[in-house]
Amino acid sequence: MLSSLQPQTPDSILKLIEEFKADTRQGKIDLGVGVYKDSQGVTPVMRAVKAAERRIWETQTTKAYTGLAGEPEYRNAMAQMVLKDVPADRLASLATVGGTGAIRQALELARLANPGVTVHVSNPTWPNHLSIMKFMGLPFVEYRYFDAETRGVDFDGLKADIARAGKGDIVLLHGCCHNPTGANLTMAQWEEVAAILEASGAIPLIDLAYQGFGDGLEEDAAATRMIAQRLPEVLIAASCSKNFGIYRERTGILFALAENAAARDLAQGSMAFLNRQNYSFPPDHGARIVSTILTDDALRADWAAELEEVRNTMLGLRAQLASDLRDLSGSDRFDFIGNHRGMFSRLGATPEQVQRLKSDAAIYMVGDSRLNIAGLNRHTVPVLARAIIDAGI
Ligand code: PLP
Ligand code: TYF
Repeated sequence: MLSSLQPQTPDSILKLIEEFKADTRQGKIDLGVGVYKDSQGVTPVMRAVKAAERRIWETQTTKAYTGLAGEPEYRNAMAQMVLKDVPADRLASLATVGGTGAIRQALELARLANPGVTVHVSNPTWPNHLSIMKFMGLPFVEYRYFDAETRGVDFDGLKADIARAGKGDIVLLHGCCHNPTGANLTMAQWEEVAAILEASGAIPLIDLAYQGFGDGLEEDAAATRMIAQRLPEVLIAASCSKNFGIYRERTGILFALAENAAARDLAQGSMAFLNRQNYSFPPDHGARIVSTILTDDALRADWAAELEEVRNTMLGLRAQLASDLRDLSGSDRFDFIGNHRGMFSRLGATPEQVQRLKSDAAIYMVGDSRLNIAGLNRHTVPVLARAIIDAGI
C-alpha cells in the first residue's frame, strides 16, 4: 500500500529552512519563514506567557478533556479581543489546532453548508490556503491583489474580481498584514469591500493571523470588526501563534457570525462536529495560556506592552531599510517597504534576483521575493540594502 504513494511537493517556505541550515557561510541571513526573531535572532517566549504557564502549572488540577469546541473562557476572551462588541447570540466559536486549523474548519463548514461553494482568494496568498483547497478539492478562483508596479494593492482589480463572487461563495481576505505581500487595504477600501459583499451575498472568511503586528491590536482588528458589524454572515479564522509567540502550541479559533440565534446554534453544532471528525478535542495548553493572559489585567498589560515592542521593532527595521535603499538607489522606489505592514514585504524581484541574493550574499527569502522583516537587525539591514542593489533589484 505505502509504496503506491506519490511524492508530495514540499512547502517552499519550510524547504527554505532546511536550505538555510545547510549553508555554512558566515553571516548568512534568514528572511524566510514567518517567525518573529529579536535582534539576537531568537524567537523568545513572551514574559506573560511564561507567567501564565507558571500559574497554570501551579493551579491546574486536571488534564481531563475540555469541551469539543474548547473552553468557553478562551472563546469568550478571544471574541472580546478580536471582535469587541458583537451580539453573543449570533456568534459561534471553535477552538482549533492553530490558525491553519481554523481555516481548514472554516472551509469544511462552508462546504457542509453549501456543497457548490467556490472560494475567492487573493493573488498572491499564503501558499497553505491554496494547498488546503486543492487537497479538499474545493473550487477556487483568484482575485487581483498586488500591483507589481507600485507594490501596493491593485484595488480596482480587486473590486472588479470580488464582485464576481456569487451568493454563498466565500471570499477569503487577510484581516491585516497581508501574507506574502505586506500591502494592505485602507479602512475606506475595506468599507467598499464590505459594500460589494453586502450587495452580492458572498461571505467573507477573514484570516487574522497577525493582529498586533501591523498598526496595533485595535487597529489591526478594525476591518474585521467593521465587516462583522455590517454583514449578516462572517467567518473569521484567528491565530495566536504570532501575537502570543506560541507557534508550537497550535492555538487558533474559528468564529462564525450567523444571521440569527437559530443559525448560530446550527453553526455551533456543526463546528463541534467538525472538530470531532478531524481530531476530537482541540489542544488546550495554548488556549489556556491565552485566556489566562487576556483575563488578568496585569498579565494582559505586560503582554500588550511586549507585543508593542515587537511591532515597533519591525517598524523601525522597515524605516531603516527603506531609508538605506533610498540613499543607495538615489530614488524613492523602495519606499513601499516603509508603507507595508506586518512581518512581510514582497520586493517584487525576479526569481533570478532572489537566487542571486542567496548565492552571492547568503540572504534567504521566499522565491516570490517575500522577506521576513523580523529576520533583520540594525546591523544586517545595510547588508541587505547593499545586496538588493547589487542584485539589480
Ligand atoms: N494565515 C496566515 C496568512 C499565516 O501566515 C499563518 C501563519 O503562520 C496562519 C494563517 C496560521 O498560522 P498557525 O496555524 O501557525 O496559527
Ligand atoms: O508564511 C509563513 O512563513 C508563516 C509560517 O506551512 C508558515 O505563516 C509557513 C508555512 C507553513 C506553515 C506556517
